[in-house]
This record gives sequence, C-alpha cells and structure tokens, in this order.
Amino acid sequence: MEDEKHLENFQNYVDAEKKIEPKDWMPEAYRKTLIRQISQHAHSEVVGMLPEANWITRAPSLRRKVILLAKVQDEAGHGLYLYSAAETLGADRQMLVEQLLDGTAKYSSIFNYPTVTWADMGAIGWLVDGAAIMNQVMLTRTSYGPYARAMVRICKEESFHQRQGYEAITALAQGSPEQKEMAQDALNRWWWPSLMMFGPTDDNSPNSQQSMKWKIKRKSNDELRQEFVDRTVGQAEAIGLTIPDPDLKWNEETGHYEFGEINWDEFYNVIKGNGPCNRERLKARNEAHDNGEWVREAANAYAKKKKSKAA
Ligand code: BYC
Repeated sequence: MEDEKHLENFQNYVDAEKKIEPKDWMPEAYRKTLIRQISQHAHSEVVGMLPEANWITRAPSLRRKVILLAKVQDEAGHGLYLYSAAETLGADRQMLVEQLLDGTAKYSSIFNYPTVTWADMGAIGWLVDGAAIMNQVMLTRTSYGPYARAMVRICKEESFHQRQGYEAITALAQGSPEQKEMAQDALNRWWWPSLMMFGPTDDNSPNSQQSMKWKIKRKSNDELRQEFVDRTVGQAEAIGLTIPDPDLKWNEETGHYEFGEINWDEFYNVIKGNGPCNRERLKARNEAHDNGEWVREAANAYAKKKKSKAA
C-alpha cells in the first residue's frame, strides 16, 4: 500500500539517515529507480572490461600485464556484486542480462570509445576510474543498504585501479618524446568523455531531484563533475600534461576551476547507441555470453546433482 502515511514514514526514515534493507517497505518508484541505477552500474562494469581486454595480450611488460589482468578481473567481480544487489530488490538477473545483450539497457557512455594505444590503459585508470570513484564514494552513503555496502568494497579496488592508471600514464609522460606524445593524445581523447560520465547537467537530469530526496544520490551530477575537474587538473600539471580545454581557468573567488562547454550532442548520441563502439561492444558481449553457455549448463547440472544428493 502506498498511502500518504507509508510514504511519509519512509521519507522520515531516510531523513533520519537509516538504511533501507531488502525486506523493508519501500515505494515502488524507489525500488524501480534503484534497479535501474544498480543494473546500469553492473552492466557498465561488465562492458567496461572490453576496452581494456583489448590490451591484455599487448601489455608492454609482464608487470603491466599482471596489473591489467587483476584490474579487469576486479571489474567482473564488481558486476557480480551489483547484479546481486539488484536481485535483493526482486530483479531477475537473467532478465537484466538479456536487456544488456539486446541493447535495451543503458551502460556508461565512456565504454563506447576505442582504446587505440597503450596510453589509453593509463588514461582509463587515471580518468575513468578517477571519475567512477568520485561518484562511488558518494554511493557508499546511499540509502539502500546492500548497494552502500557493495560500494565500500568496490571503492577499495577502484582506488587501486586509479593509482595504477596514474602511475602508468606518468611513466609515459616522463618517457621518450614519442611516449609523452602518446600520453597527451590519450588525455586529449579521454578528457571530455570522462566529464560526460557524470551524466547530464543538473537542469537536464530527470532522475536527480527524486534520487537526492531519497538519498540514493547525495551529490548532483554537476557537483561531482566539478570535484573531478578540481582534483584532476593538478594531477595533469604534475606530470607535464595539458588538459585539452582552452577555457579551463582557476576562479579565485569560487575556489573552483571553470571549464569549457561539454558536447552534449555527442553524449546523447552515444547513449542512444550511436557512439564509435556501441555496436562492437554489444557484439563482443553477445559472443562472450554465447561462448559461456556450456559453463552455465555445467554449473546448473552440478547444482541439480548436489540438490538431489542432499535430498
Ligand atoms: N552513460 O537523470 P540522470 C567503472 C542516463 S563503471 C550512459 O542524471 P541518474 C569502470 C541515465 O541512466 C562505473 N547513460 O540519471 C568499469 C538516465 O537514463 P534512464 C559506472 C547515462 O541515474 C570498468 C539518463 O541518462 N558508474 O567504474 O540520476 C572499467 C538521465 O540521467 C550516463 C555508475 O554506473 C552515462 N554517463 O544519474 C573502468 C555509477 N549518465 O535510465 C571503470 C552509478 C546518465 O532514465 N550510477 N545516463 O533511461 C549513477 O551514479 C547514476 O546513474 C548517474 C546518472 C550519475 C550515472
């Protein structure tokens, strides 16, 4: 029943900073919003493995290869925690996966860009994971208990991902002129898409207002984007790279960087499925799913056997 009283009690509970747990009463729209956001997040982790997987066999040293492998495996793990968190809300995992495979579910826009040089591995760790952490640290305090707890663990791993990326790009930025050029080129290509990861501006974000009221989100898309810019500019300067934004400047009065206009047409085009790699990503994901059919069959057969033995 969603009468006024229930809704009011729910809001009071959230306002008192109490966590909502799976068996607690919650408005249907709260449940739906969380399933939407958590499943999109899970899909992003899973699809996010693809651009990096492209470089595992071509990592420039054994050390870099081991690090990259560990990072990509972490992302698979994050996807699995998150699908489990969505299941606590009554979502059907198979249905969520099907929505990803048939192209009806969204995942982060950032993973529809190509990884054309090794420097992209550094840029992804530094910028993409850096942006992801900004958002996910906020989500460790989200009002839904299972999502908040999953984020605590995920953030620890994301922090390693960001550090390894910054270290990898630093090595290139301090290397030969060609390596430095490669690092700068990667920054040029990943900077603007990283800013888009935070989602549309607050004025154009249809879900933000309600999500903030329910404390699913605690900071707005624009607030987080600004925090990211403020933190990242100094990191670029420290390694001698230039942020590709002629309008970037420090504002003494606000204590923040001002930055140029984001190309929102590009963003909406990518999330509609028309980015540089959307089709390639979905094709790769579908192939991986089909190739894994025998593993799912074997796991089901094993579970069935175990169950009948126990019975
Ligand atoms: N890309 O009202 P808004 C990682 C959609 S992966 C695509 O502001 P909301 C990693 C949005 O879904 C970590 N779509 O929405 C993995 C909504 O569409 P619908 C990824 C986007 O939910 C591997 C519409 O635009 N992190 O770290 O309030 C390797 C309107 O937006 C995007 C997460 O998923 C986008 N960038 O706020 C390396 C964090 N932005 O559903 C790294 C969890 C917006 O209404 N998610 N849209 O059709 C969130 O925090 C929020 O969902 C967002 C958007 C801030 C992203």
